[in-house]
Amino acid sequence: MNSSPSFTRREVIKTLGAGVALAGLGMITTNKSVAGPALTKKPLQPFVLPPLDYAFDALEPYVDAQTMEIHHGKHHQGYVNKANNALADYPELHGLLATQLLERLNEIPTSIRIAVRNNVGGHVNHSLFWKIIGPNQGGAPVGKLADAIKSTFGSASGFQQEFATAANTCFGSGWAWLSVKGGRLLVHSTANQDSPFSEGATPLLGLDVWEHAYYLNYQNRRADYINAFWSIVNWEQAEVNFTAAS
Ligand code: MN3
Repeated sequence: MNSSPSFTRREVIKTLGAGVALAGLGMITTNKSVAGPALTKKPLQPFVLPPLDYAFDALEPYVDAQTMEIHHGKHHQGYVNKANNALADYPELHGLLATQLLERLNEIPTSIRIAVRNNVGGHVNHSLFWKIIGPNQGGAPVGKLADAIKSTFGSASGFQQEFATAANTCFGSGWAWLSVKGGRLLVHSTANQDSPFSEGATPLLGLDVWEHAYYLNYQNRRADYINAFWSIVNWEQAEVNFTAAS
């Protein structure tokens, strides 16, 4: 649309139709005024649960259907809902991408910073996770990422060992990551729903090691779940993420 940045909220609503404007701008719960330019951008919030590209049972026997259904429909939806609730009264933040909120965590008002860290973090982490796993995947890294993994970790199996150690030794709930930071590949872990974006890193692939991700099928056997990850990891998507991050 070509609305001038100087349009008031009322004018934008009149132009778009109130329903579209209110839903699109995520302003249903607030009456605060908003700086002009944010109104004319493609609406970035409220956040929505991204659909899975595959059926809940598509990852069996590696991840069971019930785990997928609860993990996506309850856990991830819960992060989305809580993120939107936290941000509802802060329309000045509605023009930012979820990843930008995490990159600029220190600038988030203290009253909602922890909620943003946990719930926008949870939303971003899981959105990446559903893409980086899939049916009929696994195998070896591809493309330029394969070259970078070899030069950084010696071999694909060297990388897998380092990643599995990060996932296994992540105490409590958290994530293991392969990220790019400062132009270099990095294996690391984060606690809770903390995001690599908040540490100046761009995640390429990640593994959720919260118990909710594996407990129904694997109980306490986290190592077996980590091993199963190599049968569902989508290396094509990891390569796409690497290209985008480079
Ligand atoms: Mn999870």
